[in-house]
Amino acid sequence: MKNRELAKIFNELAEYLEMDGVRFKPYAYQKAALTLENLKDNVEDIYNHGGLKALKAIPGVGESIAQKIEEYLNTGKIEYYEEFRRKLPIDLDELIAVEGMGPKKAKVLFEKLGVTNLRELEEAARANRIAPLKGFGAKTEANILEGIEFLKKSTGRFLLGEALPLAEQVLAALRALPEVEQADMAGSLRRRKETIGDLDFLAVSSQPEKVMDFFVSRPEVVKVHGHGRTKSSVRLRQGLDMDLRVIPTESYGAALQYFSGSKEHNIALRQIAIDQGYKLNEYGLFDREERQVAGVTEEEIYAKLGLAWIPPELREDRGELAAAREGRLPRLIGYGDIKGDLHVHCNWNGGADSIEEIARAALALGYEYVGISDHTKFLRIEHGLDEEQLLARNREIDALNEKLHREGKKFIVLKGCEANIMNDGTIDITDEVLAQMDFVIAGVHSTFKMPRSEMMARLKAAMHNPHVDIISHPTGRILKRREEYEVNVAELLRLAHDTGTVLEINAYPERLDLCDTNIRAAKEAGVRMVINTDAHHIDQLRFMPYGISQARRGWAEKEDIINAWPVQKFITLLK
Ligand code: DGT
Ligand code: CA
Ligand code: CA
Repeated sequence: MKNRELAKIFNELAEYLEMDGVRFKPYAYQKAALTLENLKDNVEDIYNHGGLKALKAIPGVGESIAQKIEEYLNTGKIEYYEEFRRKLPIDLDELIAVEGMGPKKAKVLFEKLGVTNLRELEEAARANRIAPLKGFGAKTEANILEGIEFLKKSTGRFLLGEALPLAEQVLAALRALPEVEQADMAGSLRRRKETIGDLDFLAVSSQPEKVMDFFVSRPEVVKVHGHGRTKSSVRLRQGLDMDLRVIPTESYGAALQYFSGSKEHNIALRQIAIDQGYKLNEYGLFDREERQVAGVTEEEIYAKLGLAWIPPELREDRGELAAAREGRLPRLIGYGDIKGDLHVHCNWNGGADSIEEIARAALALGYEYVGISDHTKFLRIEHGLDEEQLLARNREIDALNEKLHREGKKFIVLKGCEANIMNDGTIDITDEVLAQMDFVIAGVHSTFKMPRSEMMARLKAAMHNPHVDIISHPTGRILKRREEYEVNVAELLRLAHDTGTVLEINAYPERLDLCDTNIRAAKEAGVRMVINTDAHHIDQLRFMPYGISQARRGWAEKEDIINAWPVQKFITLLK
């Protein structure tokens, strides 16, 4: 758990250094932070076993950063970081979470107005004290207020990508207890909603006290809201709450159904039960004589009501109950159906790993191919590649493919890029070089604030470009931070359909873009999609299930998702 604390400090250090205009160093700290966040082993264990030398063996960790890790593990702080904090005692994390606020702006606002946290930032903006400052202006001030409003709406909820790994650990620990006969996640987690309010767990046990004692004394628990025989509720260090209910076996299916939700689905299902003369609650399904007719499993409850079992991702009262009755539930894309990832950044640009490391990691995941899609030259901060660099990188990929072939691997690395869509819809790489790619992803990475008609003209031009195969993160939203840009989704889908352009379902936890409802609309419009991780680090290849879950919530089947197809079939589809 020290991994995360250190990653946070290194990220902040990068921000501080950036504020001071230091070059290169911020990137080194960001990279180390990313590595630590994704490290499977505990950095403390690594240090205890192998000392400073073992720390330096972690990719992206050099001498100076290794020493800082050592200092933190030994003293609980890093003096270099504390110095910055003394000079600039502000809640940097909180301030730069506001869209439009960067470290440099935060520094100016502290120096000129004494702003140290979000509340003071809001006060300053409301009092119009920010607009007169040099380099700010009324528009920036309005954007800051808008950003704060957006943050307020989304606080209290956690990204699926943050909540699920935590919940998986808790669930594994519960299931490992000898006193636990059965345990599951419920609530929005089980439905794999893009954000999660709290973690819900259910268990069956003949010794509930023991299970509850274990649950409330987990190491990450900082507060116990309630500690009972059938229900306990706690707050985790990460800031979110979790509940555990212990349920008798005969009601387990009914409780799992009830606590999985959604509330809307439950209300509609309860009405179906009433219409058929039953009563449904978290204890079971009961007939008019109050006899329990189902409840041990979810399946028998749905079956008794004349419905097929409904995958939790669909339980949002968006037509799934009628579909279950009429036997036309979608055959959802499965979590094991993806054959390759087409959106991976390598160390030629903002990524951390070499193409070969990425290829071997993808092979280990059981993929048949991986597509390298580096940023292109317009994106300077991400070290975007120009034409010459792209071609040189392609030669590296050719050589690697030959090597893998010689090793007898049935695996191919595809040559791609994630080019930038300029304001006028042109692509920042020449057609001649685009034509030499196996596939081209294009995305909006700049000038997000554009009137809708201009943004649509921009996207339209890009989709009509004969080289552009895929549009990445099509609406540009960043969960908890940035609204989508002005996009008319219905028109986007029509354009994608007419031009044969594939739309991305970006699995990166902050993005999940397209979102579930847009995925559903895309499917209905006959638009093909691709689920990509946008990994900048090989460990982020494991973000794939978050994208799959949203595809499932959007009713997508294998047929709708081109990277669930055999490689040859999808290559022929590309333009
Ligand atoms: P969250 O935690 O905000 O991400 O969303 P959920 O869906 O996990 O909601 P939560 O934790 O408040 O409750 C878990 C489940 O319990 C919910 O999905 C459905 C069920 N539930 C909660 N309150 C009600 C209710 O008032 N009526 C019905 N029918 N079901 C409820
Ligand atoms: Ca919940
Ligand atoms: Ca709950």
